[in-house]
Amino acid sequence: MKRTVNGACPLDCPDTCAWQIEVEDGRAVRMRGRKDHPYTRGSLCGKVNRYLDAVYAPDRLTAPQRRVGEKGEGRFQQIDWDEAIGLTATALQGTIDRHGPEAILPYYYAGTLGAVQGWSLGQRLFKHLGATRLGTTICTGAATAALNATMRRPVGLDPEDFAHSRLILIWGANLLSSNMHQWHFIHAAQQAGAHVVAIDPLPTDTAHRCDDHLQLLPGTDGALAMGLMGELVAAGATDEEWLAECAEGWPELRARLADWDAARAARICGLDVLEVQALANRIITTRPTAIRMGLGLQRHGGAGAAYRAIVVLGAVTGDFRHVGGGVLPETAGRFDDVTIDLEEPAGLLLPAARTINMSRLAEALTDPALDPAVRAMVVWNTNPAATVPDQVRAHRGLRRDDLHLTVLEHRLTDTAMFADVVLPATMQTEHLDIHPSYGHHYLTLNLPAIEPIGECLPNTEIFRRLATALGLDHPRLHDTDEELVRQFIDTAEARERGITFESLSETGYARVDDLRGTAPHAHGGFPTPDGKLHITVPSLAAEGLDPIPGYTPSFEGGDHELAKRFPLILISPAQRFFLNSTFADLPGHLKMTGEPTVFLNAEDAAERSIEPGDAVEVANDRGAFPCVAAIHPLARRGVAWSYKVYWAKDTGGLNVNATTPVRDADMGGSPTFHDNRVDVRSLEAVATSERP
Ligand SMILES: Nc1nc2c(c(=O)[nH]1)N[C@H]1C(S)=C(S)[C@@H](COP(=O)(O)OP(=O)(O)OC[C@H]3O[C@@H](n4cnc5c(=O)[nH]c(N)nc54)[C@H](O)[C@@H]3O)O[C@H]1N2
Ligand SMILES: Nc1nc2c(c(=O)[nH]1)N[C@H]1C(S)=C(S)[C@@H](COP(=O)(O)OP(=O)(O)OC[C@H]3O[C@@H](n4cnc5c(=O)[nH]c(N)nc54)[C@H](O)[C@@H]3O)O[C@H]1N2
Ligand SMILES: [Mo]
Repeated sequence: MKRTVNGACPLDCPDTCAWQIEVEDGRAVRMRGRKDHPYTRGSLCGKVNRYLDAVYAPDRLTAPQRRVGEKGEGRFQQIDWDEAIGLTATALQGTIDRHGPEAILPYYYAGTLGAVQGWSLGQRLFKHLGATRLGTTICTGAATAALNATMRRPVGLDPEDFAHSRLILIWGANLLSSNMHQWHFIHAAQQAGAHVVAIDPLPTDTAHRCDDHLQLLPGTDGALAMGLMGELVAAGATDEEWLAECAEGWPELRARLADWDAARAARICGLDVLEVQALANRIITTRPTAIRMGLGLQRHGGAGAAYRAIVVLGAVTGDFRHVGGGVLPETAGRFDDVTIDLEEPAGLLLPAARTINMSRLAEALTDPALDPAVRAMVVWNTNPAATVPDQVRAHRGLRRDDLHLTVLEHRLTDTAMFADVVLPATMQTEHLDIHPSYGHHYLTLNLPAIEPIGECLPNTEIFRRLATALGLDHPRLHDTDEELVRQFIDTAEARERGITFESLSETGYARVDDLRGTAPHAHGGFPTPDGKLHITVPSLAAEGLDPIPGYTPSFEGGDHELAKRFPLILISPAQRFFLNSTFADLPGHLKMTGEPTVFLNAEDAAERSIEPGDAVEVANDRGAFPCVAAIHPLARRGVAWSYKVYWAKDTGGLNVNATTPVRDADMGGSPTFHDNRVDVRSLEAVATSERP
């Protein structure tokens, strides 16, 4: 029997594609992007085209396991579900009895962006227990804090309306890798004569397809935005009428901009003043101008300030008046009226508890002063042993004998290797879910296409069983997946738009607004209480932050003393055929990706006698990882890169995160992955120097 099932790509990516799976005799045989979906437009990306490889991979976990070897050794024994749930429940209850509930750390992230399998019963259970809360900062901490301060929730111009833009700035995003479907709309504008500019320290594929590329020094974006705004003010090109009507706190910034111009920005950013001046002139003369902001630029010390400055740059021109003008950071705020957060339902007791910043996991697990120490962790939808900063220390923490670790996973990841109990979870092909998006305006339903592989269970079912084993019978801990989907869209706005479980089961996806082809912020309309864009934010002063947008230098990037020992700034951006560490175990994806590589400027390589193809070590005081050297003709001197994130266990035990810092950016407790100084040595040299 053959049938086609509608679903959604679950990955942590702005595109949230609508897909269709062909099922024959109970087996998923083909997957394709939905042709009628305005954003997916029929194509899936190179990595998700092979999603079924991941579903049927021989390394898929199909039964619960308990550890029999040493921590981290990876020796497990198959057990049944009752025993696995029992072991975890006993560890959690024992921790509560001996150390209190805050000694439990639930640890989750966006392995799936589904509201049901990602952000519902697990959070409910641990919050209800009074466990430590998790600060979910690892990806967008600084951006979220900056956007919340400026517009309360992230909104902006419609991603599909980029086709109407005449000047497009792609700022700190490698769209062809990390938001591929956006490129269609940008390319359409480019074909129609729009000028497209990349602002990125790296010579990315995306930059290659742009008309200009400003290859600035990492972490200097705030200065560039300030310099450009200084030029706009000097040229009388700001839209004072729009600013008076739709913004708060412009006069304060305007006064500060008297000190900023293209020359000052160029000096800080390591750019030619003519390049900055030329971009300023284009912005001054081109309506509509659109800015697509990426997340790469906010993995630096001054990220929050930079994010605020760029948003404001996109607004002071009055571009929000025009269809295809303004700024697009991300679209999550568009779903607020249509959906309901599932984590904290009414009627369920949710005692207050401390919060641990997930990006500081290495510290949380090894800091002797932390009271109570973390004694039990349950991990789902994330692979921190591969993806958190300061990996050497994180692994030391995960190896602790007095830490009980349960991991819900599809496969034996770096993190699962450290587990006491591993619980096999269903993949998107096998469970129900519903997906908002951070890159477009469509809500997508995912229907299960096949039966679970082996004994796999959905995360939600695992948490229901865990609640039962802990003697917790509150109905909100036992909602079914369908009930959770229905709760998620139980809003007046959804009903008004005819968005229901039934309608989505029929159509697969639905648009959540009527904003396409309009200029939603022509007269404000931001989610702030007064509908205005908040340029100066007085309340930030209480957090020790500058209320007025400005430039905050990066930490390691701007540290000239540290640069003497570690001359290279290492950026570790998205890899085209992995999604963070997801797919990094699959032969097909690995083949497309190649081995771990550090890309260097030719002079930087020559100085170190490094030839392309040499085995090298990338190192700093935190740690080191092995990889192969490559030289890129357009690499900037002093700036290197190595893509995230290989499985550490497959690459000598450590990956790029052996070098990245546990250090919060200026806002949002954000990690600073790209604000990382290193040096690179050929492994031959390492071997010689370590010989006695
Ligand atoms: N194929 C693929 N797609 C992905 C992911 C993946 O791993 N693989 N990851 C997903 C996730 S979780 C996220 S958060 C997004 C991330 O996607 P992006 O927002 O694209 O973020 P990054 O890949 O970190 O960095 C993007 C670009 O920012 C540049 N950059 C680094 N530092 C600076 C800086 O100081 N200034 C400027 N202007 N640019 C800088 C980098 O060189 C890089 O080219 O992508 C998602 N999509
Ligand atoms: N050096 C460096 N490190 C980085 C970054 C960087 O730019 N540079 N980027 C950071 C960013 S932006 C992010 S978002 C983080 C992300 O880091 P992680 O959250 O660790 O993301 P993944 O590595 O994709 O791991 C997700 C895991 O969830 C599992 N999973 C997926 N769906 C399900 C499910 O339904 N049930 C269960 N139980 N498991 C599931 C997958 O199998 C996978 O192992 O990494 C960060 N790490
Ligand atoms: Mo992310």
